Amino acid sequence: MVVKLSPEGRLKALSELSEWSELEGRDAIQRTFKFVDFNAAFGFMTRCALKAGQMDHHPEWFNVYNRIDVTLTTHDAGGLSERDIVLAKFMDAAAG
Ligand code: H2B
Repeated sequence: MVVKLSPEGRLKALSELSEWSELEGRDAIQRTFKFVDFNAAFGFMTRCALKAGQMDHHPEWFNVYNRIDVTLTTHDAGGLSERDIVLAKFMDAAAG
């Protein structure tokens, strides 16, 4: 079972994710990624999709051309869990 982050764990995790913001009205985090073009954006999405598949943990995302709006939350836990933090850090690294 996946559990929500504790208040302390959540604070620490968010302090390490400076590009991400908390979503209003939901226990979730959000970041917008921008790339030079659609190819670069889709390459990023492909790498993240492979990671998401391995983790069995999937982002909510929306893509238009070179922009990707990502929301991370853990549906099974009803809020942010360690899995979201791992995926957010992977995405940050994959974006370069
Ligand atoms: N992704 C996210 N973001 N949250 C979940 O709770 C979740 C998931 N649960 N991917 C997984 C799939 C679950 O539905 C399957 C059955 O393992």
